Amino acid sequence: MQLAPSRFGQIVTAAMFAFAGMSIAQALELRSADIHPSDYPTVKAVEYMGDLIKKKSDGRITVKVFSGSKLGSEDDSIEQVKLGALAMARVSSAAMHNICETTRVPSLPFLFRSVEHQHKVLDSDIGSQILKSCEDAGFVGLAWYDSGARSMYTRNKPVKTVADVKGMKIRVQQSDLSVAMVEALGANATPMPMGEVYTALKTGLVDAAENNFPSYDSGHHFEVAKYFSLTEHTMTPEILVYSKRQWDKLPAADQQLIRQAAQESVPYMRKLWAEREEKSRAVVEKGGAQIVEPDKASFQAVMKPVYDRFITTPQMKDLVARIQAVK
Ligand code: GTR
Repeated sequence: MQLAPSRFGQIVTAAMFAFAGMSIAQALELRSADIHPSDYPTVKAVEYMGDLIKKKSDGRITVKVFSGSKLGSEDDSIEQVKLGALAMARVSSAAMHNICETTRVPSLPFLFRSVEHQHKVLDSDIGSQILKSCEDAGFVGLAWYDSGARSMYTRNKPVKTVADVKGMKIRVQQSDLSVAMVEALGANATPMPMGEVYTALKTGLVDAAENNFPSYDSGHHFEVAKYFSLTEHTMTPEILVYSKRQWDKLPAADQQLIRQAAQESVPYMRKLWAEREEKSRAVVEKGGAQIVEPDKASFQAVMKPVYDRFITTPQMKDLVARIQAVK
C-alpha cells in the first residue's frame, strides 16, 4: 500500500510520540499571525517564545509564526483567533479596542509619562487585569509587548502645533478610540489596515498617518510622508492574544507552560524593541525624513473629550486613576 507523504508523516510523528510515551493528541503546533515582516521585534519575540515552549515541552509543542500579513489584516487574524481557527495573534492593542473595551485604557492619549511608567503599569496587576478582561470576548491575553509612542507624519507640510493638522485627512488604526483622537485634533480620521497605508499616502488619499519609528520605517511610509513630528500622542502597546476556544481544550500544565513562555519573551522583546527604535530612526533620517519637535502641549490640551467619551464606567475610571498614581 502506498501512503501519501503527509499521512506517512503523521504516522511517523505518532510513532515518535508513542515511543516517547505520549499520545498523538498531545503533539501540537500553535499557529500565530503577525502583519509585520519576519525581522520585526514582535515576530522575533513570538518565535523566541516558541523556542522556549519547544524546549519546555521536549519538542511536543511548537509555534509557527505567519508574518507579513500572510493570514490577512489584524482584524482578519483576530476573527480567526476568536473562531479558534488560529491559536494566537500578535496585534496592536488598538485592534482589540472595539472588542474588549478595557484595552482602550493604555491607549489613552498622553496617559503614560514615559516608557518606564508604561512598563511598571503593564507589569503590575493593572496590566494583568486588562489582559484578563478579554476572556469574555474569547481571547486569553498572554503578554504586552512594546510599541513605543505613536507620532504624526505628513506628506506636504511639517506639523508644529495642533493647528497644523486642522482639516487634514489622517489614517488611523481601525478603532473608535483612534478615530476620536484624530477628531479631537480637528482632523478627519480615515481608518484602514496597515497594509493599505503606503498607497494611501502615496496617492494622497490621506495627508498623514501616525505610528512609531519601526513601523514608519518597515512600511516605507517615510518615503511618501517625510515630515515626522514627535507628537508622541499615544503609547498603544502590542498585545499577544490566544484563542479562548483553543485554550480551554489545553491541559492546565500546557496552559501554564505557554503563559510562562509568553512572559519570558517580554524582556527579550523589550531589548529588541529599544534597538530597533534607534535603528529605524537612523534609517528614516538617512532616507530623507525630517524630524520635527512640535508643541506637544497643544496636542495634549485638546484630548479631554476623548477621556470623557471613553472612560465612562467606574472600572475604567478606576484603572485610569490607578495608572496615573503609579510613580
Ligand atoms: C504598528 C503595530 C501594528 C499595526 C500598525 C498600524 O505600530 O505594531 O500591529 O497595528 O501599527 O498602525 O496598523
